[in-house]
Amino acid sequence: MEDKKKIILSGIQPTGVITLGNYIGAVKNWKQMQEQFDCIYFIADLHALTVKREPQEFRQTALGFFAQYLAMGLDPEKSILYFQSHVHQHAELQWILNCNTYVGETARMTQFKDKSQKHADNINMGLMDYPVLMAADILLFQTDLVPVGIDQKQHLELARDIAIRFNNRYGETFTVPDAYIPNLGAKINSLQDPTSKMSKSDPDPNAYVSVIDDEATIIKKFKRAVTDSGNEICVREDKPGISNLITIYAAIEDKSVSEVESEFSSCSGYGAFKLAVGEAVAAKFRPIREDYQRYVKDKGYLEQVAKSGAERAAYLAEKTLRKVKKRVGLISF
Ligand code: ATP
Ligand code: LTN
Repeated sequence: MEDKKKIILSGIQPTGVITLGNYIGAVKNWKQMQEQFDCIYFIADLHALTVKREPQEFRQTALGFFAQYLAMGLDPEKSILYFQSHVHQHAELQWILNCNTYVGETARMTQFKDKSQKHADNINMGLMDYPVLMAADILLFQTDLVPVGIDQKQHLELARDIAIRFNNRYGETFTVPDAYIPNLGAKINSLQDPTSKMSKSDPDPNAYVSVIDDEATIIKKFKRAVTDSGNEICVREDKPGISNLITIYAAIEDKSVSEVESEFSSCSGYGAFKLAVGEAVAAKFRPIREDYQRYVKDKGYLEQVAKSGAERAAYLAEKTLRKVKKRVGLISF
């Protein structure tokens, strides 16, 4: 008998632009996983509302992200692609999970603490409840594996705790998910401060590269990347800048770190290495940028893919939600 395919699920908040960090840490794996598994990838637009957004701009960014999903190779023939806000079961399951999660569990999340500091004037309920919505996203589909960067590990652990607690209290209901974190590139660092994470909300655009930046911009950003003293090209603790660039090059070229170190062992200096990394990234992103420009103009197609994705997702989500409602004792006629 054939084994049931594993279920894979992940999402990105539609804010700013999809960065090289998002690509290497998450989307590159999403794309590969489509070939083997049943994959569900959504735009986490409800999560993005935890920070104040200008509605018109937010709508455009979210649609642009959907076009970028397609351009990066997420294929609606292979995977379910949709907007989180189009499948009401996410928010509905979140409520029930809220009633099975302790305030202390979400209040201690690192991301909540960081974002509370960054947005001290808007520490809203959603910000604290963010990981419970993420747990709902995951548990709704009986997900086995969640491909994310290392920064999401803590949220994944909470999703597991909630699933285990619910199963113990009400009987087997949810698959307990595992995080799928890449060995290489789980945390790509900023090009301007290589000791901190590359983030799409960084106010300095030189800190990140977007998957739709043009080639000249990508190369310029790499030329400006902050490196370290010395001239050796190797991964070492006292060389965060060069280590980050080696990781980026290795992930983009599908090579190991030691292969990259020996490839550049006789390189004449950091300038030439930075240029080589920039050129490799620009070449990788060229088809993504070109496809993006085609997709983003075709609203009719984006709408059609998103609608059919949401229908398929809602069908699967409803199966779990119905079971959950029954388990907790809500009446169904
Ligand atoms: P923001 O700056 O708005 O918080 P972000 O750049 O951290 O955003 P997210 O939407 O939080 O991006 O993350 C989307 C996915 O990309 C997640 O799986 C996350 O773990 C991964 N990711 C984000 N940044 C990086 C990074 N620098 N290196 C590796 N993976 C990353
Ligand atoms: N919190 C995630 C985005 C996200 C997500 C999910 C990732 C929302 N729901 C479910 C995996 C599974 C982030 O990357 N910031």
